[in-house]
Amino acid sequence: MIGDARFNTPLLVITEAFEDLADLLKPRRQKREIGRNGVVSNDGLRLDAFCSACTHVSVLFGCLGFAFKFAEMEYVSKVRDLVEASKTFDTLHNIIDLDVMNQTVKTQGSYSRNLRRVRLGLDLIRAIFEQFLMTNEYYSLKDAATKAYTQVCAPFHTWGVRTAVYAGMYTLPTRDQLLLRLNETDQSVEKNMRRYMEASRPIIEYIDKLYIDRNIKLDW
Ligand code: 1PZ
Repeated sequence: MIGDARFNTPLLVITEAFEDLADLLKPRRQKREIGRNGVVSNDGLRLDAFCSACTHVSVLFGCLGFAFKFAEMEYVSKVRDLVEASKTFDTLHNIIDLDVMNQTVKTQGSYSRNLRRVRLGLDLIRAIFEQFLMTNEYYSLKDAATKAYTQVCAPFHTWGVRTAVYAGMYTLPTRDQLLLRLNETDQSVEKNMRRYMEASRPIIEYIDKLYIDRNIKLDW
């Protein structure tokens, strides 16, 4: 039945994937092992688990229309690169350590840079949801998305990309069209967006800390 949140909507699938991932970060669920020197050490978040949650986001792009095709291709190619990395590297911190060693953390196409880009995408979605819920039916999706993009991604994108994104915003569906395409009602969308916002926050913070702990500033 359309709009019935008892069925798995795209948003619910994404939300549950990130809740499962956030669960892995909770101390009681973290796998701990005794290191050789007897110190209890954490394994850290697994890259394959992270990638699998990130892959689910792709369904959202289908709701946005043709103008965001390039955003989809960008996002998907970065996640795919991390999926490749996960065949060799177990955890998120493994790929950052590799790039630190090779001095390629910020090099275009490096795993650490692509991880940073994907993290910005996850935060952008969180910010869009936040804006979407803060506003009422008189406030367009375009305005909500523009504000979120300005906050989260614009500072790190080139002039050309920013201009294209702002132009694309005019082609976004209306609020009601989006709800219809997401197969959500006003009530169900609020619940599901809030759940994503809560689940994604610790993951985003976890990723930021990986860089900060290695003295890498997050101004790029
Ligand atoms: C439901 C409301 C929808 C609002 C949609 C807002 C879409 C924003 C689109 C952002 C497009 C970014 C395009 C290309 C950016 C590239 O320049 C950068 C840098 O790449 P590098 O130099 O490291 O190779 N790439 C990125 O930042 C990765 C792409 C992230 C895009 C994530 C979008 C997630 C939003 C999904 C909403 C469904």
